[in-house]
Amino acid sequence: MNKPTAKTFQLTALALTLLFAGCAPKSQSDAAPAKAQATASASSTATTTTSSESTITDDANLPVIDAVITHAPQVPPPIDRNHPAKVVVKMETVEKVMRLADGVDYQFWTFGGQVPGQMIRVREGDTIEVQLSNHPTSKMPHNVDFHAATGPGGGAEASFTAPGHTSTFSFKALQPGLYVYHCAVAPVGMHIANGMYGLILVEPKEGLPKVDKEYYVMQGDFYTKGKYGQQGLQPFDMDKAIDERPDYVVFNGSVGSLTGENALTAKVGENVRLFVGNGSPNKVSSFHVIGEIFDKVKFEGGKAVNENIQTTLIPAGGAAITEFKVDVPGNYVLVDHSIFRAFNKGALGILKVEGEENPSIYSHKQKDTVYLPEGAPQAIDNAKAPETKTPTDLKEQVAAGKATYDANCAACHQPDGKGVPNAFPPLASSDFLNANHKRAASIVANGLSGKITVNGSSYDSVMPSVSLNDQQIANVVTYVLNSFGNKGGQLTAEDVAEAKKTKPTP
Ligand code: HEC
Ligand SMILES: [Cu+2]
Repeated sequence: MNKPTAKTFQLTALALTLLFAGCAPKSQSDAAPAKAQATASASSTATTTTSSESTITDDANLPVIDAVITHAPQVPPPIDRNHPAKVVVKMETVEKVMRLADGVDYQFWTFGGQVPGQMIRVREGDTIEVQLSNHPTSKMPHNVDFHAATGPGGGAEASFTAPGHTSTFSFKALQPGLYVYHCAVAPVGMHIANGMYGLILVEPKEGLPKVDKEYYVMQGDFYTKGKYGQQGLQPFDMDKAIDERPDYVVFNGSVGSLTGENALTAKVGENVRLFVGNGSPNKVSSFHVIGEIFDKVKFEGGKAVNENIQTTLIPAGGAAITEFKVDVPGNYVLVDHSIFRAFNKGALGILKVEGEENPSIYSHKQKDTVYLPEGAPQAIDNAKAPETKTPTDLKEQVAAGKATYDANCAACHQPDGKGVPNAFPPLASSDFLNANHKRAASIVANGLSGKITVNGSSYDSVMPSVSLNDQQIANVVTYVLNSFGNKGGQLTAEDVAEAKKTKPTP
């Protein structure tokens, strides 16, 4: 559908050129390929055209520009031209050993010395001159197939380059979109599996809407003789590749390329655009950002925009542009939602968002309450509590109480007695506890519910009764009173027997 449209445009453009050829100043035809010249010629023709689109359509007269290309996750700057140009893209293929995961090295074949290859950004209608150099240390010939090119092999044949050579060819970016490029030298699968892919963005003439952050992420799968994580230099495994059983599925060429210090970043309120490619020789990607919804997805890198997308499918050899506004701070996890790949094979990255919380959009945990449905046991079984005999002194009693505490109380009040905010009140330095030791014994024996205030914070929850005998309760309360910064104290079994007759009241 698009092709005739592009052709029609070309014809129209050609007709325009012919139409205006007579009016064009002579000096323009011998224009040197320089930016300044381009600006001059663009303004000199401005009077003869009614559209903002310049009439520079004659390829020989196109201004020549060196492409700004970037390593992932960086993205080249947006195009600010309103006319086509001849964009020179210098690419180099390099074979080199690099880190695939911690302690795992791999002999990568690359564009530009990294995986993925550098991102290229051009404008619809530009002529791309590709100068592909194959480093003299390479053992293999390489080439490049641009999915953005129209012509046999996407340039593969034209760019076939032996080690120590440079090939030049050009193509016209007829149709806007986000496209994959990759090496296509036989065995093609092996060149791709070794990391030979990248993205080229062909911006539509009108450009892309401005956003605050743009990033370049490309998924790939890798096949190694050793299993995931097996240390050392891992050779490529052709059998696994043919069986489509990758050991690694990663973003940007290695496990951890987008985590920790390498995490992507944004601030609350910013619009983020991800240019996501899938260079994998085999696996399609179910690309998802945990905790976000894509406001817009140009699925498959094309023109159509879908909105409100949770997960977008990116075919092998395909791409997608996703956009979303980040509303609340936190770590958002980029994954292939074929989820074992994320947590067991490396397809995991982080977008770290900083800024103000917004509880109306996301509250974080507000409450943790005890769930005691009808018929559930209302008391905690003390099966795990150690046998008790009457302790002879305070030290022995505290030791016995500690064992009871660890087995019966620590799960909620925590081993250090500090509790859990909004859920379990602290026993450490608890004003509520220290105010009334016998009430504490009664709480353990009878349970407690209703609103209480401990050290200035209120709790409105349920503590089930803990079925301990009087001596055990005396021990555990004595332990607590003599630990965690509390003020000391001691209870006997007789004290507990007396205390538990009174239900505790806040
Ligand atoms: C299932 C969780 C749970 C367990 C187990 C538990 N408690 Fe509690 N405890 C609570 C909750 C919840 C409250 C507050 C109840 C409320 O809001 O009315 C509480 C309140 C208390 C209080 C009064 C408030 C304070 O911080 O001083 C004491 C004393 C206490 N527990 C001691 C114990 C002891 C001793 C044990 C072990 C024998 C124990 N609890 C086991 C959940 C638990
Ligand atoms: Cu290659």
